[in-house]
Amino acid sequence: MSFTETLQGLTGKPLADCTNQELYLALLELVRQKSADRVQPVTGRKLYYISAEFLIGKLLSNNLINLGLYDEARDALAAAGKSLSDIEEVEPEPSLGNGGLGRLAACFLDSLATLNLPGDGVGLRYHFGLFHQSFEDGVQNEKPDPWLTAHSWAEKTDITYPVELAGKEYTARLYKLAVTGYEGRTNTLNLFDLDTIDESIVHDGIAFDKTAIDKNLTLFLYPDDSDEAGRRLRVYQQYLMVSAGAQLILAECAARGCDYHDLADYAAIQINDTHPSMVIPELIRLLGEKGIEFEEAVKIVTKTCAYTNHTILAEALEKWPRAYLDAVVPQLMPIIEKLDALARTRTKDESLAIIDKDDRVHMAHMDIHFTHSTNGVAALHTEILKNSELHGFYELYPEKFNNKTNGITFRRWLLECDPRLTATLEQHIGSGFRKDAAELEKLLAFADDEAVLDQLTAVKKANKEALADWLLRTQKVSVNTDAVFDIQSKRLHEYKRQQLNLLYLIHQYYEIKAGHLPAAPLVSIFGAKAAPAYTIAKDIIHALLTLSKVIAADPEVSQWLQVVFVENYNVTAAEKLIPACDLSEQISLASKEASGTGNMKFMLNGALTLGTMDGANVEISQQVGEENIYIFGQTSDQVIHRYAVGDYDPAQWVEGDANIRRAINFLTGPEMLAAGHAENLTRLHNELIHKDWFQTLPDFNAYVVRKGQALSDYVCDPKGWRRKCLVNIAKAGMFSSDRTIAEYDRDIWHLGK
Ligand code: CR1
Repeated sequence: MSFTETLQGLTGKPLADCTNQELYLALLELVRQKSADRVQPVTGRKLYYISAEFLIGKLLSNNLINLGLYDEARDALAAAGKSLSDIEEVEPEPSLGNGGLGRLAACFLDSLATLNLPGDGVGLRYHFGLFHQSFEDGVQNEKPDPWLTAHSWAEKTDITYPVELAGKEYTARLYKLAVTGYEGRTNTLNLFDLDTIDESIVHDGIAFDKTAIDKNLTLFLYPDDSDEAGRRLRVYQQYLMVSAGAQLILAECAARGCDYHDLADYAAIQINDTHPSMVIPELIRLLGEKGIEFEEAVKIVTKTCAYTNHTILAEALEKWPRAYLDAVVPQLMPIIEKLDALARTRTKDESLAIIDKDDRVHMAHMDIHFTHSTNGVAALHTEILKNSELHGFYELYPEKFNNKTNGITFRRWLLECDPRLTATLEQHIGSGFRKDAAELEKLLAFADDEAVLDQLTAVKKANKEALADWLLRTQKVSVNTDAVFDIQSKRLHEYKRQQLNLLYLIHQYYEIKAGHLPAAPLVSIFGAKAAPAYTIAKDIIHALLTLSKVIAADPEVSQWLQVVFVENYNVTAAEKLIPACDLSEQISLASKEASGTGNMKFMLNGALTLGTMDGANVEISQQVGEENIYIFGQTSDQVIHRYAVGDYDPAQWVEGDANIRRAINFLTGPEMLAAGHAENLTRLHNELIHKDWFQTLPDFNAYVVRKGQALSDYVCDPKGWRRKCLVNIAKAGMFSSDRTIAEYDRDIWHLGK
């Protein structure tokens, strides 16, 4: 049967007569059937990757590519006058994640299936995801982001588990979403939900009654935790996820012949950051119900579980007040107390305890004591964990610590998002890189081949045109595609320093006004959501939106400079932005960005990095060589030292540097106040002058100089620029998540064995 006939069989009428919605549903069904064919029996150890986030993005194209159906589907539809990319627009994007941590989980699932490894995800089926972002009057607004339609990738099952929350029994229902691998097997993403959720309780944006647990539990990812009810709700969510997850794991292993004593031979559990940490006491509790004594259960769980740390920011290392756990999960507290007592027999160091003197339960501490592996997500990050943040633990358990530098799946972040570049690469180096990313290095042979460099220039230009079309259609802005496209897209956080970029843009505004024209016109594009309760982050968004208006209204400046803030940045938007980028902004305060994964995506798509020596930027720089990356700013050692001494005073930098002073004062100057809100602008101004916790000002001048150098290279030496881009693409192989997953399997999981 031809592809057209198969699809027609599903729609029941000629393709040309179908709506895009009908075609979407037919393709969804087809993918379902084909992925079911690739489910394989599990032998030996199987991985369960437990995570509060799975930022999977739209799935149609991804699945078609992985199943080898993409070209056929596109051509069959085109023959009927239909376009696959139009059909794709029908698909809602699930916003089941916040940023890199969630997208990493999705890339890992893709690589597991691609490498034919048995590995499933375990998470929650949030109805409205994180939130949908819009800008109104220069301010971020949040709304629900629904994605569950009558026909969705996540299929309801009859499997349910009882979960006790605050002494009341709830029923967790399992939904299964097929995860296809590229020419590989099909695995599963298991998502839990309650049948009683009531979407209608959400009002005024994303507000809802935080106490009605049966109705609200899985409405949103990361519900507002600025009050106690919100923080407790997060504990409720986490326990639903781990209790249902642990029951699923035990049931699956038992069905394969496990007698629970040998659980570690059947399951490997990866705890993705601290949100799923309660799986440790929960498994011990459940094993207890099966008749296994505490001491043995602790050994089994330690052998089965491993923990990944994704950040050194204190705010993200969860410490739950004991009172919350007493109220929400009283069945776990006796176990956590015993674990605390056991940990105290191993060390006298109070700072390594699970329950501290203020009666707070340190989730990461429980993870490190009672799993067999703790890993960081980039070389520098792991060194910082070992030498400073978790130094005491490293001394206690040196054998547990290891590094697994993050990666990205090239199926989505090259084949799917940049078909033009993919085709050009295939023309010169064949298609081996689709399965073996290291083959990208073959491209180095063409580093001085002018024809190839010209082709890369043409690809970038076409991608910039495509982005310009998309921006016009979806954001109602038009951009100059001859300008340098400079992009900073990631979560909005002060440590990532979107405010440093803001100060640069203000600096350029003044320079252009003074007749000091830049080497090239610049389109500076931002994409970022701010946590709803994170006031300064929202102020930074407001300042950028206001500056964008001020510049657009000034013809003298606007021919050289444009600021675009993309609404509702998500995976779909990232897939449009990344292939069109010239300069990738990775400007976090050194030591604070555990890894970054956007940095890898931009590099792979032939953008050059402007960045600090932080996270995986360090490894990118080692891969490409310092002449192919724009590095600036303080080193992590300098930053850590400055924090330790504790004498950083931004006011001194403001006083001592006229450019810094000028840029900061512009925030509350007449132009900005006329276009924006005094409250937000003043608060940000004060924050920078009096606090600047992430040391923006000491890096300001170095950033201005380095960015100026990049722009001038772009204009004065276009061939040299493109050669650097080529080297970046060629050296991106090590950042494939296939490499990362192979390392996790080799060192931690040993799957299928
Ligand atoms: C880190 O900030 C890293 C991802 C994935 C994030 C980022 O640098 O690339 O994890 N951590 O490892 C995070 O979101 C809550 O912590």
